[in-house]
Amino acid sequence: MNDAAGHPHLQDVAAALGRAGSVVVLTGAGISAESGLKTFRGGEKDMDSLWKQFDPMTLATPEAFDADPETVTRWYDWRRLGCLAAEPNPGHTALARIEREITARGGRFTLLTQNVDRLHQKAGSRAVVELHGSIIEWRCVGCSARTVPPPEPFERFPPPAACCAGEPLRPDVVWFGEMLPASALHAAEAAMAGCDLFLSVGTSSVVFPAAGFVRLAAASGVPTVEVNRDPTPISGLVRWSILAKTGDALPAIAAGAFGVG
Ligand code: BV8
Repeated sequence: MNDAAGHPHLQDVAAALGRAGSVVVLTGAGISAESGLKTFRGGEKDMDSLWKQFDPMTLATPEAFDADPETVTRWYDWRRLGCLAAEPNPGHTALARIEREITARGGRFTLLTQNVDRLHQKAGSRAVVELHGSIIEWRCVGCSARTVPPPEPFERFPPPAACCAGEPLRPDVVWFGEMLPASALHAAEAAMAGCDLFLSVGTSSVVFPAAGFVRLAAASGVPTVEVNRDPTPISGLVRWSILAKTGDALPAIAAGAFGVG
């Protein structure tokens, strides 16, 4: 049994999950860390987290892309290839199991992810809402037609668009200062209505509007859980804060709620 299994709140969370009827989970880069993908902010000890190596304001904004499309494209293509090569880890597969168990008994389950790596889908999660888009799909700047580039490096930078002459492709992600997809926001709002258990998993909880959902749940009296390696601004807000790796804690919570899978 992994070391998270002995966490004091783990049994309470497993019991809450076992009786929940409508569960919403928000995930961030931390759940993909054990698949080898870098996080953005990490902890102070993570010298290799992305935003310690790169300045997001020069890479994850539309202005950065307009100013230097080649550098931004190279950076996102580098991350895209890493995501394609990555495999889901036990944290991803535990969330897919939790979804199956809850829907099999007639409950509702929604996975809101800030991640763009599509590892939840690779692990078998079905009700996934991509709040920040996907790095696997790219879209034409001219007409927004989407395409899935082949799993090899772009031959030239920025890549030629699939359709509109002279317009480059861009990653189909949400950059800082860009609105989240209306369809994603609507799906998230629908999931939050009637939610009776909210889990925040592997996220630093500092990017909005994604970080607002847990605060909305807590303010509505919905039981809230955080599973994260390091403390965050919501650790003192949630009902149960479990400081552990998701690859350890989530399988233990699933086993406690539904038996050993
Ligand atoms: C918006 C692109 C409306 C995709 C990202 C000024 C102008 C405009 C907006 C703002 C502004 N000031 C503030 C805002 C709002 C802004 C915002 O929230 N800024 C923050 C920084 C203050 N939000 C926006 O701009 C959003 N749009 O508001 O539109 C609007 C429009 C115009 C004008 C005004 C308003 C857009 C937000 C999305 C931005 N895009 N990235 C990509 O490149 O991937 S953000 C980036 O951060 C990623 O998307 C990522 O998903 C997101 C959150 O990060 P996390 O996933 O939480 O990852 P992080 O590394 O931070 O944390 C990982 C955690 O895991 C850590 O705590 C670590 O301890 C833990 N961990 C590590 N290993 C493990 C682990 N836990 C468990 N187990 C482990 N093994």
